[in-house]
Amino acid sequence: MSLDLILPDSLVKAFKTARHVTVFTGAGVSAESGVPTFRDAHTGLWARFEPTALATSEAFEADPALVWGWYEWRRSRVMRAAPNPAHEAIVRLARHVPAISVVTQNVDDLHERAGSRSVAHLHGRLMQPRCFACGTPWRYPDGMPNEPEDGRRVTPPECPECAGPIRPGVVWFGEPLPADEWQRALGAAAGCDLFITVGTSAMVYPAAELPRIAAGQGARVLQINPQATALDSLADWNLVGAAGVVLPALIGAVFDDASPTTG
Ligand code: BV8
Ligand code: ZN
Repeated sequence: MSLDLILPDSLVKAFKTARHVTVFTGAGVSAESGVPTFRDAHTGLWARFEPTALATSEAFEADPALVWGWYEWRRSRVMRAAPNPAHEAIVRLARHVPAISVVTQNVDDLHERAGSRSVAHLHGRLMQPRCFACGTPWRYPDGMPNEPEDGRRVTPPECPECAGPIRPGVVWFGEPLPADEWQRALGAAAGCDLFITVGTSAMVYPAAELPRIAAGQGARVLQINPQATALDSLADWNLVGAAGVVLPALIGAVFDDASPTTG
């Protein structure tokens, strides 16, 4: 579905004069790949759980099979998904600006599979599990996981080093963000002149500080989201719509870049 965007001259100018663009993404950028957003991740049998309660080390300690089962369900959704035009438009944008930083809250690898490089993952990576007890990295067996039915508990594998339970490689609520990724994200917010926030409800901290840090140092802020968020008043421009429709139309309109998606 294409879109004829009427863009404010100020936004076109901001793109064309930007020295450093930072793109900050949330679960909404993967929605059109069929990966449920974080707060929608509870469809079906998961609907009876509150994501913020399940995405904690306490929940994992209380019931490792329930939490591991939820992440296996999400991993199977991610592995069956493909990057969508939003991910691909961000890759195209990188070709038109002097410097770009991609900072994501998502734990999927769709930005990388679309071709984005050195993505900062603030909340970890689903595909990099490790031992809950000793931290030893663990590798999923090759091949597609069987799609655990919605809500099925799956006993986590045992660590080959200490027999502890393997946990998802994500940052749970109450856990600190990876220091190196957070430092990179802070630099990207502090050093950019155009900050684009796409597909995030901006409710999770400290990640949600980033748009405010960018605006605070004088960057212009563009938000792309079909819904209202806490950033509506902070943004200089709010493009209301789906990332997979708005982003390709925007990059095409600003840079006359009608090039097809990467591939
Ligand atoms: C920490 C990994 C300290 C797991 C995630 C009060 C104030 C400040 C902070 C806190 C507070 N109370 C508690 C805290 C701390 C807490 C927090 O922020 N809680 C929230 C609930 C208030 N934060 C933490 O615990 C963080 N750690 O603070 O540590 C510390 C320091 C030192 C030592 C010890 C501790 C850790 C936070 C990380 C949690 N992990 N994910 C997993 O994924 O399972 S966060 C989780 O939420 C996901 O990563 C997700 O990315 C993130 C944010 O959600 P969104 O991406 O925005 O997704 P959401 O579903 O909410 O929204 C989707 C959006 O997309 C919507 O706006 C929708 O309209 C839009 N959309 C839909 N379709 C589309 C679309 N947009 C565009 N196109 C579409 N097609
Ligand atoms: Zn171990």
